[in-house]
Amino acid sequence: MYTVIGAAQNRTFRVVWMLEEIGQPYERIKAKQHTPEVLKYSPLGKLPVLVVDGEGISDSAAILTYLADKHGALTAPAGTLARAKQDAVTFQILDDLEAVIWTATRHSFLLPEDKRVAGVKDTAKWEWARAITALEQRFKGPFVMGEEMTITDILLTHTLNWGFGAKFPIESDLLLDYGQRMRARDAYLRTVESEKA
Ligand SMILES: N[C@@H](CCC(=O)N[C@@H](CS)C(=O)NCC(=O)O)C(=O)O
Repeated sequence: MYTVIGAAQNRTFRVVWMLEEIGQPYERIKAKQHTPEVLKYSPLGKLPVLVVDGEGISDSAAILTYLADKHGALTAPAGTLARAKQDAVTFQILDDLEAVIWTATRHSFLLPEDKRVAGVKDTAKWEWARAITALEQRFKGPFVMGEEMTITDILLTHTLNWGFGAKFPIESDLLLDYGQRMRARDAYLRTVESEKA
């Protein structure tokens, strides 16, 4: 039984979706960032955290990679060329989409007001749009890496959802259609229910 420490409406969704996809049992502990429950397992205090045998693993991409490798699911095997290509797309999503929207989010309402820089959001939207085009060119279909779903799809779908919610441009019928298909998956829908609970 895994323990997921996190909260609704953030990157915890990725971990719960992964566990639902691979059919592993888990319990959820709802906690806010930087509270003692989180700091006990991760000195960063950020969410999500996965607790395994009393040890905390932080960072959603690291957690997904751990679960995928451990259960031999939703990933090309470690040490293969296919895995290197999968990881490359994962890092592109993290660098060029997630980091950009995360910066814009922080400058919109998370940073102290005197640290926010007006105009960051516009630049971020421009960078995001370029990254969407680059990613579309790499997209193989029906999943991002081809015939098989991988953890890269969980990261991409969640990041596209984030972009959609923040009104970042997704001018790609291919990616919009893909997002719809991913959100119709049973495991995704179970995750949405888990968030509501
Ligand atoms: N790269 C990390 C980012 C974790 C992160 O920043 N999580 C947010 C919630 S989604 C958080 O805890 N923010 C509080 C903070 O940055 O101190 C991951 O993917 O898990």
